[in-house]
Amino acid sequence: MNTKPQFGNGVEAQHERFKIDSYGKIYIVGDVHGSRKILERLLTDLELAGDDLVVFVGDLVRKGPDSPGVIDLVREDSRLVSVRGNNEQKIVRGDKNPDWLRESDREYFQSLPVAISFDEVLVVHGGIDPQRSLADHTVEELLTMRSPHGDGYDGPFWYDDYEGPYRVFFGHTVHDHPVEREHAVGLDTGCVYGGTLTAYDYRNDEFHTVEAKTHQERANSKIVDPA
Ligand SMILES: [Mn+2]
Repeated sequence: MNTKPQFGNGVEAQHERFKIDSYGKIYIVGDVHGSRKILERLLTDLELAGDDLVVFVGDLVRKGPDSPGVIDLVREDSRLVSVRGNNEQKIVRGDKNPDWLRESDREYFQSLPVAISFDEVLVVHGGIDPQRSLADHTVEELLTMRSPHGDGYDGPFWYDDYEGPYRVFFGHTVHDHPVEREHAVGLDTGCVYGGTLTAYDYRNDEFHTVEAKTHQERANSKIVDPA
C-alpha cells in the first residue's frame, strides 16, 4: 500500500510528499526548541551521509537558548527538513515577536509545510482527530492536536484511539520516553526541559536519544508517561 494522504483545500497546498527511494537513511526528530547544542550532538551521532534525510516534527524554536542557531543549522543543510510547529505558527501569525527574530526567520516559518508524508508515514506537529477524516482538519488543528475529545494533558490523547491507516509521527505533547505505537510515534521527549532529544530511524525501526544538559522547569502534570 502506498496511499497519499488527502487533506482539505487549506492544508493540501502546505503538504509535501516525498519519494524516498533515492534517499539513504531517514530520521524523524522531535521538538528541538532552540537547543542547538543537543541538536549538534544528535546530528554528530547520526553520522549523516549525503543522501540521508532528516525530518523534524516542528517546534525548532522558542524556549531554548539558541533559536537562530537551530534555524541556521536546519536551513543551511538540504538534508534537514521540518514541518511547522505551533511555536513557528505563533510567530507567523504575529502573536509572538521574540527579540531574536530576523525577518527572514518569519518567511522561513511560513514556507514550512504543515504536513510531510512518504510511504504510509505522515509527519505533523500535533496530530489528527481519529473521529474525523483527514480532509476535515484545519492547519491549526494539525499543529495543536492533543486531546480532541478530552481535556488537555489529562487525555485521552488522540493517539490513544487512532487506528491508522497512516503511521503518524508527531511532537507537541511532551513524553518522558517516546510514544511507540503501530499508528502513532510521539517524539517530543522534552529536550528543553532536561529530557532527551529523540530521533527515529525509519529504515531500521530504532530510536536514538541524546541526553539534554539544559534545564527548564516544566510541571510533571505536563509530561506524559505513554506506558
Ligand atoms: Mn513543542
